[in-house]
Amino acid sequence: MNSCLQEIKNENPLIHCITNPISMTQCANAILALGARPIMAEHPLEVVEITKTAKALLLNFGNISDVRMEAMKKSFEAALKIKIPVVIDMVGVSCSRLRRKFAEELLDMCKKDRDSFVLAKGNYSEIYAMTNDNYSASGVDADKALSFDKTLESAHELAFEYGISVLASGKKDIITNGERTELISNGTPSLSRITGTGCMLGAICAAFLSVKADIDAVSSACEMFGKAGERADMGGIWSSGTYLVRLMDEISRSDDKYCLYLVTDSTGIDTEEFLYKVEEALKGGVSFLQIREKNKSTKEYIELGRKVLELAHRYGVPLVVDDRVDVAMAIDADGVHLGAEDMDIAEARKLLGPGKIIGATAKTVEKAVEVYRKGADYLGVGAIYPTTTKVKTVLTSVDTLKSICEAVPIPVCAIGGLNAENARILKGAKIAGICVVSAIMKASDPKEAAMKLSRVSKELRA
Ligand code: TZP
Ligand code: MG
Repeated sequence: MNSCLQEIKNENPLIHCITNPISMTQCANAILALGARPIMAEHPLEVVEITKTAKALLLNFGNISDVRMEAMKKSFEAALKIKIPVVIDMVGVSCSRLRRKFAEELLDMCKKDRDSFVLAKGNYSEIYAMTNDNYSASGVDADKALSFDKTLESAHELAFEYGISVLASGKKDIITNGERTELISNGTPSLSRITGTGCMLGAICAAFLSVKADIDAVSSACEMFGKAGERADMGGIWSSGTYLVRLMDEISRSDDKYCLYLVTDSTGIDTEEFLYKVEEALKGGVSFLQIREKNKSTKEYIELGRKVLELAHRYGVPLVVDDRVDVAMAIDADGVHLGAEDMDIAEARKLLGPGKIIGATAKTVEKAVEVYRKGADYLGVGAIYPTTTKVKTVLTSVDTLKSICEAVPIPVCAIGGLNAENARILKGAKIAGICVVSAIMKASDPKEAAMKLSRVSKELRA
């Protein structure tokens, strides 16, 4: 997890794409949905001028033509000179000698220029083809017989040979720079039922790299896209046309993850009523969940945590566990939320690994910067208003909240005594969302309460 989405939204980087007409609109819309700005331009006499104004370059070999090859070479040279990151989406190098030779020609240029960030992207067949001269596949889709191990080996070889980073996209995405390798396993078979989803991932990688040129940005892009695909899917019930529309919606909603953050509280109610309330809240638009139990035994915490996790994932919502790294690990939750008296963030990261979410509480700018540097993925900041929920806290002013939002690039959620009526005080703070306990858990209609709060949160962030 990292803060690319937030940075893209703040900076609206220009992404120059030289790409195929089959998926050009999809790529432009995916870039726009993230908050970046696409420019599709391929006339060889104008591309250098355009590349020079961009923050990243995407070259996609789909349906290649003479004009695009000429333009790609010129833009690539310019991008290497001004050191903006480049994604080379090697569509079809597994079935076309022309494209394979062209990929080699471009990648050879990287050998002289090792300090530019270049990502060679392809499906398993395309990556394998780049290091196995006699291999060829039919069509642009991936050869299902190719194993993960063989592709991994090819990806490493390619990264080493040219001094670049490589993304082999598939059921398990392989991201490597030769020294470090990340694997991302999000996604759904529905993504391969429509054309252009691989091209969209290339465009999304370019947008992420424009704000952070390293392989973590590529992992984040793959994770974000895979999860958007999963949320759009809901068990594969949609036909192709609807699926594409839903996918685009989910990409544009990717940074809505923290929009409405519910911290649960089971005090005074039985499990059945508790789970009913949580599910109603999810139906109403809660986008992020934290299970918070102060009086349960470890065994009870784990038992309830499993039930809430199952519910959360049914609605495509992440679940973090308050305080307890051990409980989070036992139930394989999406992460933890840690306060000042909980485990140190760096220690928790060691136990949980890079893929899990670690949220932290911060009440001052200094603390916010400190926990951000230690690797927190998001912050809970408050209490903004006095709270009736049992918690050891002090008030944080809206001015401090605003300063925290400016000081760190990670999402910030405001918490403490907030409800649909009083949350407007947060207007002007660059928050990612609002976080509540009682406004939902104590509401007579948690679904209705969540719907109202979700609307308010979206208005506040607009
Ligand atoms: N941290 C700061 S305030 C608070 C926590 C956990 C509780 C917020 O609860 P409510 O009911 O939304 O005021
Ligand atoms: Mg705590």
